[in-house]
Amino acid sequence: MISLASIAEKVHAGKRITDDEALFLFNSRDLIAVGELAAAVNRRRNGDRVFFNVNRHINHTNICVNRCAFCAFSRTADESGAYCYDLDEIRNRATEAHAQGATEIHIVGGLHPDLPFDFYLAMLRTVKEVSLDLHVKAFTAVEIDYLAQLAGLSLAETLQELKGAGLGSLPGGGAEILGEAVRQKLCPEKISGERWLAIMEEVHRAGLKSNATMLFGHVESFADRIDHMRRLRELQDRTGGFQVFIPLAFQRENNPLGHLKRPGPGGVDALKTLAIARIYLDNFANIKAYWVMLGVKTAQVSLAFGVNDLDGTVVEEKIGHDAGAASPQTMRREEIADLIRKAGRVPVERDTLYNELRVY
Ligand code: V47
Ligand code: SF4
Repeated sequence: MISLASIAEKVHAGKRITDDEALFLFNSRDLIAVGELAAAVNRRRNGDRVFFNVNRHINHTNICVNRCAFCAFSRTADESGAYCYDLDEIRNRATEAHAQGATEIHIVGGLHPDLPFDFYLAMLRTVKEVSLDLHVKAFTAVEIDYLAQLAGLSLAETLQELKGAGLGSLPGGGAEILGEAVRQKLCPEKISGERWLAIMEEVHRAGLKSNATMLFGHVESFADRIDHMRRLRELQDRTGGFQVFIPLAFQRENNPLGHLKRPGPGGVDALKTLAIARIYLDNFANIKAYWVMLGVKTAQVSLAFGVNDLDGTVVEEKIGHDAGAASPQTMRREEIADLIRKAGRVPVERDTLYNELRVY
């Protein structure tokens, strides 16, 4: 018989929990017990230290050939609000970020119908010309699949080209919910969950690290979340290439999926999901609370629920804010460090690859 005590015993012994045990935790009403268990796992791994980084997001275009049901960001080329930055606009943002002490530029955007593959290479080179010290974390697995088609190259060749132009690692977007039934409801035009995983495997084989996300709090069940995490855990067993797991709380405004019956996950569900991720994903070093989607206060509280990473300064965020995120556009590094300190923990600035840069 599964119980909280039997799961806790296993977890304290350093053993992996099963899908049924994860489901038991999702169904538990004892949020604090689940959180304490996750916090114990995190303490064993990371002590009191909580990571954040100084970064800047650049969403180079919102023009996209897909129409994901949860997305408030994408536009067709002739729709009002559609935009596409040129290389000067990319350079200006990277220059400003570098001057403000950023170590990472995070670039993702829509699947633009007309931009050539060379534009993406030029975008990477443009950031590296600003400073070789800027790590470029760019392009979801969905974009990589699209770029390979544009380039007419294999995945391995595409990744080599991008690496040569300055790509440092990949963000974790586009994973949504990997299971096919839910994925069909969310984003039927997007690559399948199988393909997302296959691309990440190729990315890791190419010597690049990546992140992994999960969009939660919409039409999916707890079983779908567990299935998603199981697929990630299995791939991580094979490659070890994922750096961090990032559950993204669904924002409901300005997109077809969001309406009053689908209000997003709420605080209890968000905290529980982060905690269960920490317990279940025993081969992931880090669990990130992306404050943009969670809200700053929930992200801070999640530090008592197994989370050890608060993402970064972000600066200019469109995907969550177009969908109604109530969080600020940016947080200064001192603000993030202060949030961490007030949670009784030690703020550590990291680089994109989780090397420690400075203890605050
Ligand atoms: O894949 C889109 C999500 C993702 C909504 O790797 C939405 O460090 C909530 O992946 N409500 C892109 N989420 C962002 C992303 C990310 C963000 C921060 C850090 C990292 C990292 C990755 O945003 C998409 C999708 O899952 N998204 N619309 C929405 N309405
Ligand atoms: Fe396009 Fe990405 Fe939005 Fe889907 S989530 S519509 S692929 S920008």
